[in-house]
Amino acid sequence: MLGSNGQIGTVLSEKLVEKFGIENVVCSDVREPKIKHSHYFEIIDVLDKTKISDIIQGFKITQIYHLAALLSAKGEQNPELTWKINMQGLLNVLDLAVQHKINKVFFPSSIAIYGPTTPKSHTPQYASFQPTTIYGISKIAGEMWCEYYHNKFGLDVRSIRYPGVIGWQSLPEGGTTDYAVEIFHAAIHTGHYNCFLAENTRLPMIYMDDAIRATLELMDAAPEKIKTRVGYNLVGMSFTPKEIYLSIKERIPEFTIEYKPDFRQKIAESWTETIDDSCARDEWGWKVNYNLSRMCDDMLRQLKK
Ligand code: AKB
Repeated sequence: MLGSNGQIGTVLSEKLVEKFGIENVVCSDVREPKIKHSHYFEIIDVLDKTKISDIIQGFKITQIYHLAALLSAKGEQNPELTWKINMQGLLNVLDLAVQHKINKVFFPSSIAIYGPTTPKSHTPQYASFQPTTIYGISKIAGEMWCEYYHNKFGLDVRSIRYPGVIGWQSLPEGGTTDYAVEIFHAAIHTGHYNCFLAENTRLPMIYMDDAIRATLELMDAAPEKIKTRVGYNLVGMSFTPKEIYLSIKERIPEFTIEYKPDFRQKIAESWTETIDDSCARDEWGWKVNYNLSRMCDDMLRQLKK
């Protein structure tokens, strides 16, 4: 796995170790993990194609989960670097995957591919996608590259358009949907949250358990079921900052919030509110488990531990 220190990588690497055994998973990131674990770990910069190639050969890698990327908010601070890491990193992976006959590649796409021309509610699998962030542009281009490698070289590459992911196990960094994780930590630690999005900004979100299960189910699905080689639309839930605040407040009555929208508001407004994921449901049987209320119960229970 590339990018195993990130919000999703931290949890997905645990699950892959559980599934395949500790001796069969190589985690990697550009820096040492902040929290030490016993998984096999390598420092890999995704721009270092030779190192990736050496690791593939040295460990006889058969599947690649390519999670390394700069996200929507952080990406805007350095568009050129974001493009380089997100695009060249993916191209290195796709090229090496063909060269080394890798069985399967996973590429995470995002709701950041949606833009002002995309239908805002029940966003279909295929629509007008003109993202406004460099992260979104890199993800839509990445999806097209994945489809291209599948069509041209038969590479089995699979992808999900993750909504904002919310989990207690790890903290997100540099995203626009990060508020929905931070709010739980604030509720428990200080009892107050300054939210960087406006109260009625509705965005698609998903609980980490569902996001990880979706990833593993997609990767386990028989190849003939996978008819979509761009990212799959995926529904978890949709809510506004006010709705998640009220849901937490029901459980922690003294919790307070202030809304102080910053530059991320504009990014959030360019995305859509709800998604149609019938393609994922029909092709590989996706089904969501967590709604807002169930997620709040679990997040608070886990974080209080
Ligand atoms: C972000 O906010 O940039 C990410 C994403 C939606 O891909 N969480």
